[in-house]
Amino acid sequence: MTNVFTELKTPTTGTYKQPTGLFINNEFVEGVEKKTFEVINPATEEVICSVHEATEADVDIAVKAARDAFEGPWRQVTPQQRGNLLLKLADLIEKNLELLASVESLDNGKSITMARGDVGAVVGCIRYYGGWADKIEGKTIDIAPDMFHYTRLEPIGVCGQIIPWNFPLLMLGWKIGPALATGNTVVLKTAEQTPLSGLVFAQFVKEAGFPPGVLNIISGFGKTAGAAISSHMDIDKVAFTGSTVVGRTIMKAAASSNLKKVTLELGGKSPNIVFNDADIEQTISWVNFGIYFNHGQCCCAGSRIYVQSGIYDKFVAAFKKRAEANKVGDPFHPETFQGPQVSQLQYDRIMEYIESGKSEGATVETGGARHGDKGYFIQPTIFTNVSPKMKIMQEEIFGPVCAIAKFDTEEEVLQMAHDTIYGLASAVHTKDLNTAIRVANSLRAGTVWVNCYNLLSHQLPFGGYAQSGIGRELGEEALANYTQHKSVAIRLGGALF
Ligand code: TXE
Repeated sequence: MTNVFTELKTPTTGTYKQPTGLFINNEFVEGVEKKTFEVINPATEEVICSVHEATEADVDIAVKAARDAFEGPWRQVTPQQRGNLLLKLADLIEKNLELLASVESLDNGKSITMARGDVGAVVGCIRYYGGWADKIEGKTIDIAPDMFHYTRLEPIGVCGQIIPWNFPLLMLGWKIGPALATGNTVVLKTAEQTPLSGLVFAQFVKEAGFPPGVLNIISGFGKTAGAAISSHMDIDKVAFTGSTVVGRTIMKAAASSNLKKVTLELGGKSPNIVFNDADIEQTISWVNFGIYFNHGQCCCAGSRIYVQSGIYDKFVAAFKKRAEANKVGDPFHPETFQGPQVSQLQYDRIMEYIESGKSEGATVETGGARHGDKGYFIQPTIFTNVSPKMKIMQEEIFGPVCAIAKFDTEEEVLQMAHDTIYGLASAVHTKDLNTAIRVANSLRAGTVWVNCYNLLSHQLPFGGYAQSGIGRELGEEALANYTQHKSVAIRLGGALF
């Protein structure tokens, strides 16, 4: 068992024991094929360590563990006990916040300040769903005097969950919270770029007292382990966060295997609308946060910025100054706002988008190049003089790159905002309450922020219109992703007809 742990070091916590095995049945194990893969520090481009890689055979083993737990011990746990286990897990995560945040920074490259915020949000999310566990209620329905009808909300069964690398722990929390609160068991695959924090988290699952097999966390690649999950005949539901293209593949695999239920949280190209009367200073800060938070690696990033003509020039000048002041660099420096992109591949994809913006004739107001000479750092970038059909206006860049366009009327900007295949998020900045509410009601997106951006709460549903996804995460709504209704009809004696 010794080679399923390794000793690592972070700048804020010193040395710690990093699990590297697959977490199945509450134990860390090697993969069946004994394969491993390297984990890269995106700030230095150096190898941090290697972790064990799950292949199809490991997915089978993890699914069997989850099925046995679902049919066995997990069924005997009362809803309140389930809630207590989640609360205990949240306490352990909170107690180990600094370690988890440091591992997250090391592996993902996000600034330590933001990583602490992520782990805090995980704690809140798991507590929130811990509170829901004993409030999953059916109905009695009065239909006829000689009958008794009621509904039960039952778990779906074994759930496969596939998460991305932009918020490794937060996505894990959003996924497992509602799934476990409602009595399901889980096989979760982390993203191949960022497996470390999920494995540290897994230790606390065991420590909290969850029965073996209830939550299994495996590291592996999309085309192998991810595909094995989405096409597995004994997984009842798959939940995915990632690219729209892979979302489609997962839905097809679900359809052509066992018609497992599917929820998807996919990409976006969210509009951020600024009216002439907006509080300019506040708006600049929120627009900056809207695009550059998490290095632009947010599905809801406000990447298309529409500014009304009366303040356009003033806005562009002030926003440029603000973007240039963002501190880019070492994720462990307390003042860093923007760290490196997660991988060489993501860095290359973003640089290609920057080049396409340039070659299609947009103006680079600031940025547009690499930052430094080591690590996957990109300068905060602003394009102006853009036209609606440019790639940088249509496709999700997923980096610190935005485009600003000018508009005159409300009607015009709504049309511009809706020129997209996506519908995840949006925002409007104005002091006029009527404009704010009218525009918020008109925008076709799962979230609208007014005079702010990127403020997510675990109590509020989050998800996409159009090609941004299917289903909602967070809030009471997420419980629906993990429950199914059973109707019970009881005849209270009497003749047959
Ligand atoms: O995503 P993938 P990538 C978007 C963003 C980004 C682009 C590509 O635009 O630039 O996607 O990123 C697993 N079957 N988002 O390539 O491939 C994979 O192992 C099953 C938006 O990293 O979608 C990982 O765990 N699973 C997004 C997860 O899917 C598969 C967050 C995400 O990887 C699979 C991330 C397959 N065939 C990227 N192929 C958001 N909505 O927040 C891959 N995976």
